[in-house]
Amino acid sequence: MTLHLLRAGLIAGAVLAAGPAFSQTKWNLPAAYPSDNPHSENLVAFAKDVEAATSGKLLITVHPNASLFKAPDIKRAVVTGQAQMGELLLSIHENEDPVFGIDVVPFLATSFAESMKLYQASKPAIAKKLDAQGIKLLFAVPWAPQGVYVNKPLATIEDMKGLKWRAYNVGTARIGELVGAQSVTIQAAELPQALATGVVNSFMSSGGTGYDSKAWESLKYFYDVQAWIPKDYTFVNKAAFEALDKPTQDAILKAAAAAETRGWKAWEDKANWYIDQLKAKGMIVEPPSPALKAGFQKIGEQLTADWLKKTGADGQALIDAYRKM
Ligand code: PCA
Repeated sequence: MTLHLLRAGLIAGAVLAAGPAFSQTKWNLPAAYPSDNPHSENLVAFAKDVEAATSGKLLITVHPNASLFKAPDIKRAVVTGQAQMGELLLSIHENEDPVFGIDVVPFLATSFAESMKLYQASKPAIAKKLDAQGIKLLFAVPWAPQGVYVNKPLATIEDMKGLKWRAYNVGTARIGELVGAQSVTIQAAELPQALATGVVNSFMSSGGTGYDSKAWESLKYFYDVQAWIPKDYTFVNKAAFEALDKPTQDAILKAAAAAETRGWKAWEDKANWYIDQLKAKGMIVEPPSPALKAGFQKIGEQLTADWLKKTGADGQALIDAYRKM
C-alpha cells in the first residue's frame, strides 16, 4: 500500500470512529433457548430490524442457549445492567411474584387463541410488576401446548410415582411433588445432557423442547396433555432504554411489535410440525387416556387453587378479565 492510500485509509477510519453524526451503541441480549429454536431465530430477526431501522446505530447481539447467562440469571443480569436486554420463560419468575405464573395455570388457556387473550388480559399487570423492577417489557411469544415425555406408558397418574422428573418452574416442580416423582429443576440448555445421562426420565414441555433436546434418544412416549401454553418474554433495562434518543426507542418498539406478531405465527405454524417430528423419530405420541386425563385435571385444580391462594383477589380479577374477553 502506498503512503498516500494508507493515509487516506487512516483518515477515513478516524472519521468513522469520531464523526459526530455516527455513534454506535452495542447491546447484548442473553437468551435462554437454542439458536435454531423459533424463539432465538425471532430474536435475531428482531436485532436485524433494529439495526436496519437505526442505520446501524444500535447493534444487538443475541446470545442463545443460555451461553452468556444461565436462564434463571438472565433477568438479574438485565436489572443490574450487566446486559441491556434479555429473553427467557416468564414463569421462571413465579417464585418472585405469582402474576408471572398466570400462563402456567393448568387448563386455563390451552389454544393459541386463548393464550393470546390471556396475554392481553394479564399484560398490564405483568408489565407493571416488571417496571417496578427496572425492566421494560418489549414483547412475549408463546411456546406450544405442554405435554409429558416419559420412558414408559402411563395408564393413570399413579404410574408417574417414582419417575425422575425434570421441572422448569414452580408449577412443573409441584406436579412432580404431587405425583410422587423425584423432581429436579433443570433448564432447557442442560436438558439434553440430563436425558442422555439418565438424570431424568420424564418431563413436561412442548414439542419444541422435546425436539431440541432429542427426547426420542432416551424416551419413548409423549402424552399430548395440552396443559398450558407458557410464554417467553423479551425485555430491556429501563434506564438503558430511556438513555436512547427517541428515534432509536421508536425503532426498538416497532421491531418488538413485529417480532411479537412473527413469533406467535411461527409457533402456530410449527406446533404440529414438532409433533410430527417426534413421531417420525419413533416416539409414540398419544392424547392421554380418559383416566390419565382425569388425573391431570385433578392436579390442575390443585395448582389453580395454589395459585389463587398466592395471588388472592388480584389473580382472580385477571382470570375474570380473561374469561370476559
Ligand atoms: N420449553 C421450555 C419451557 C416451556 C417449553 O415448551 C422448557 O422446557 O424449558
